[in-house]
Order: sequence, then C-alpha cells, then structure tokens
Amino acid sequence: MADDGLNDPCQSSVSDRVHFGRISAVVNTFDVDRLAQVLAGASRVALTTHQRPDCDALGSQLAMLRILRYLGKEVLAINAFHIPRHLQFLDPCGELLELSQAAAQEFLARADLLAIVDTSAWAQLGAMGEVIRQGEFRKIIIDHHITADDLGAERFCDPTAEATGRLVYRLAQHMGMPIDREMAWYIFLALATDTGWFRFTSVTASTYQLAAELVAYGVTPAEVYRQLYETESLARIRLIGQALGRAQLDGNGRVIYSWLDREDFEHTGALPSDTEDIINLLLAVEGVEVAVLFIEQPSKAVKVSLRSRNKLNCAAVASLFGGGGHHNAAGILFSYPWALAVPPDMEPRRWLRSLVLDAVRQAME
Ligand SMILES: [Mn+2]
Repeated sequence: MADDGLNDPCQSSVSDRVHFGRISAVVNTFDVDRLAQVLAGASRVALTTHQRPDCDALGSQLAMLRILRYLGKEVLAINAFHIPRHLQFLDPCGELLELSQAAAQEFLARADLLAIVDTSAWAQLGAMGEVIRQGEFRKIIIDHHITADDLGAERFCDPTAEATGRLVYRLAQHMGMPIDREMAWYIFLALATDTGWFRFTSVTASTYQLAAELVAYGVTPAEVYRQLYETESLARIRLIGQALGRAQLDGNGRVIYSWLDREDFEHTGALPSDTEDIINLLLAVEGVEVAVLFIEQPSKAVKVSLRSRNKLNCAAVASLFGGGGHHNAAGILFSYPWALAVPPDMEPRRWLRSLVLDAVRQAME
C-alpha cells in the first residue's frame, strides 16, 4: 500500500526526462517474448526489489523466484533491506536474502543476470544501487511505474499494469508454468495491495478478471486481508491512538498534523516501524489537503512525513529543510542535535513543528 509517490503522474514531466538521468517510461516496453528470450539465455539469475518493500515488490520477487526455478535456473532473491515485521508472513521459508549475507555476495559475484522488479529508481535501491553500477552481469527491469531513472538495464515495463505482479503473471503464463495456489497468492497480494484493494483509478474490468482467475486458483481474499491488516500488535494500535488523538487542523482546515514523541514509543511499547500508514489515516479527514506527521526517533532526531492530495508539492517543502521525495509524498529528517537555534522560551519539538507548518502554509498560498 505504501507507494511513495512514484506513481504520481506529476513526476513524468518533460523536464524530468531531460534532467537527472531520467528516461521516458510512459512507453510500454513489456515484450514477453523478448523477456523469455533473455531469461532463457541466463544461467544464474539474481532478483532484487525496492527498499521499504510492499506486497507488490515481495510478491513479484517471490513469484519470479518460482518462475526461474521452473525454468531450471540457478536463482537467488537478494535485497538491500530487512523484511519488515508485518510482511514476514510472505516469506516463511526465508527465501529472501539480505545483501550483507555471504551467500548473497558470493552469488552476485558469479550471476549472469540481475532482474530488478517493481522499481526503476536509484533512490529506492539503497546499497543495491552500487551492486547494479558495478556488476558485470546483464541487467533487466520488470516494472509498472511511470517514472524511471536510467539504471543501465533493459526495460520490461508496462505503465498500464496496476501491479508488477500482473507482468510476472503474464510471464508465468507465457512460459506455460502451471499456476498453483501459492503462485496465485503472491500475484493476488501484489494486485490487491497495489490497487488499494481494487479501488484506485488504475483499476479496470480486467483487474477484477485477473482477481477472479487468481481466486479460482484457490486464493481466499478474506484470509489474505486478515494476514495483511488484522495482525496488528496492541502496541501499534495504541500508538495510532496517540497520533490520532492529538491531530490538529491548521491552515483553515486544509492541513492536518500530529506527532509522536519518544515517550509515546516507551509508553506503548511500539517500534519505530509501527508508524507505517498513520499519515494516511490523518489524510482521511474531510477537506484536508495535506497531512504532516512528526515522529521523534530514539536518537532524538525528528522524522517528518508529508502527504498531499496533489495541490501541495511535498518535495518542494521538504527540500527547504534538506529533505526530499515526490509531489504527493516526501520526508525530512532533522538529525539531533538539530542545526537550528531554538528560542529559549519555546519547547524545542513544538518549535520545530511550527517551522515546518509555517513552510507548508506558505507553500499552499
Ligand atoms: Mn508496484
């Protein structure tokens, strides 16, 4: 669900294609015959996906792993991140390796193909970026995002696909691979979450047709939903309560903000990763165009998340404070000690909030 603005059409302006090594990604380059050919020519394939992974990233990666095994390839899934707790149910057998593991390093040194799924952005690849730059192997991308950096890889991208999972499914069918319940489950997870459970504007009749096919293969949507959203810890529910209970409107009701302090994590027992999606709950208030959430880290640094409904350019506001991101979603990190002089009569965290909110209000004028 946490697509951080990469699907934002505002990101594919002409200037983006000219600057920053961006390339045009609006063209459909998903040629399944050609993809099959490239895979046929490889023997040892590494699969990777983006940081802050979602179900489309991991589901597509795990489904690709099965396709390549079916094709008789040596294959390993290697990521530059630790799987977040709420997604660990996707990988009960520990098939997703971390880049730091010796087995991953050893495999990458002799791989002849690297397939990047569900992203075309350097910023989302973390330490994997260096591997892609340095690697001697051939590189391909299987993706559906509108924006793309030039990763020096052959692209198999269809921006009309609601999820990368759809493209992986098309590949599996093309290969004549029998679709079992597990394979269908990965694709369903990808499809359901990247479409916000079949309600985003990317959804068409064919989305429901694909969902119907996957359900016919044995997927139980109720079970998938339970695994995804009904396994919260009490600590996280209480943390959400703190953030929602404190929410304030600003800027004539167009801005909503809230905050979580270190003490909130201590009192609830919640983890820093438990803040996922809270900002979207804030954005659900009627009339609100921008949500801002301030999260104090164990190090006393303050992480600020900004989300907008198109009118505000979050990235522009974030960049005023050294942060960045996308039009609809951006972030700032104020490392501690903050490089800001706090007036002596002000509570520091409150003062920091007022600074950011002033900037948001100004940017909305
Ligand atoms: Mn996706």
